[in-house]
Amino acid sequence: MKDVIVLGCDGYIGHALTLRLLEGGYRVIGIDDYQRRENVKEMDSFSAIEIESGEFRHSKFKRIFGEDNFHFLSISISDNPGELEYYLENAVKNELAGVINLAQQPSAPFSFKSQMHAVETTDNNIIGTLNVLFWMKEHAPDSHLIQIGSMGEYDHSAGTDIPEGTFNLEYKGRLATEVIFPRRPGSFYHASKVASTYHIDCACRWWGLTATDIMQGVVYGNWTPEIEKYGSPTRLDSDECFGTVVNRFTVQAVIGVPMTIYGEGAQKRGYIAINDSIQCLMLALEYVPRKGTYRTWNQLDTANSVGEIALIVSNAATKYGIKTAQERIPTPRVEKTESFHYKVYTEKLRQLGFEPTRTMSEEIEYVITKLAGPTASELFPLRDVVMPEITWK
Ligand code: USQ
Repeated sequence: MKDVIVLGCDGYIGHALTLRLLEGGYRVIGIDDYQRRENVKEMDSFSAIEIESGEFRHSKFKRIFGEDNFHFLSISISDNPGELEYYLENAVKNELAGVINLAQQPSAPFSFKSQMHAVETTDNNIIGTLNVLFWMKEHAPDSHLIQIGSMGEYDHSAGTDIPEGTFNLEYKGRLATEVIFPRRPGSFYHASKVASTYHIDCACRWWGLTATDIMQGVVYGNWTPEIEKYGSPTRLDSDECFGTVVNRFTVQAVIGVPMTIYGEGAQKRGYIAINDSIQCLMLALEYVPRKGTYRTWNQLDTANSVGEIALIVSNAATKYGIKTAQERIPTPRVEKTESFHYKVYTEKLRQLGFEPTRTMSEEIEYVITKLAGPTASELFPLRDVVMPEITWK
């Protein structure tokens, strides 16, 4: 049996990933400070799909998968490096297959809520990752860090193709290979991811650590086989900060408010269903790069404009007798919302065997079946958190 540390095991991806790991026979050491639950409350919002409490989830894991196969500590990885070190020293027992860092504040709008929110995001994401790197240097130099970075580290609308993290740079007739492709983050949140990209790359070069830093697109949906099997859904947020666009539009359709298209709605992003995001994380865990390597790839399935997403949600909703509407509002962000060139390379995952399992329509339909029906009215308070109030400027 192998151990895996999941930092942020109670979050949107973390919960679904933990279930997959336990089901796959890994012993999981989970860490989470419940920041996501608190931050969504701060938005006066709640998960549209009801989730179990942290305590309930963890005792369920122990009951199903064995008392010693799941261990949990509630701690902030940025604030308490000493406690983290002390806990992990006792918790890790077997070969450590990987350290998966999802303990991040993941919302771009949340990082613009105030100066304090920008600072907290920066502190949590950058210092948290640094603490993990230092812990690995001392205690797990031969293990593998898997970090969720973001496609938003790049300038989506710069007009060039987007390679997988690095490229060959020719300047004044000379060639430099495997150079980190220029970053131009779209928010303070995304800037924190850029900083971690460089810190992780440094830790690999200076200390010989091994890492996979994943440039992930927008994740959506709620289905995984383990969530279904164990009746333990992951969260599904729809407020302006923690609801990503596909999930927001799906909830908006179900609660009967127009879908909030920002600007012209032609802005493209990469998207991936949660089950496929987890498939990719498992591939990262299974196919470890050579020791001392900083590996990066782009993790997405499709590239869609926001307008296309509204159409896919609308078509899916129609099948369930739900009529949708759209509302165009000026984008609260600083982003290009008119059409632009968007070509992202995603060969590395395909070479490792990645095959998408869920189309966006299937996933949206699945979520609609979970939300629509007689209890949909319980979601009506979410109508109050639909409109964006936080602006970049
Ligand atoms: N958008 C709308 N209407 C809405 C919400 C969003 O038109 O009601 C638009 C945004 O303006 C943006 C696009 O949809 O152009 C995507 O926005 P999003 O909120 O779904 O995603 P984003 O802020 O980009 O961040 C999300 C995750 C983040 C991850 C990132 C990947 O929250 O953790 O890093 O997706 S990426 O977008 O590729 O940078």
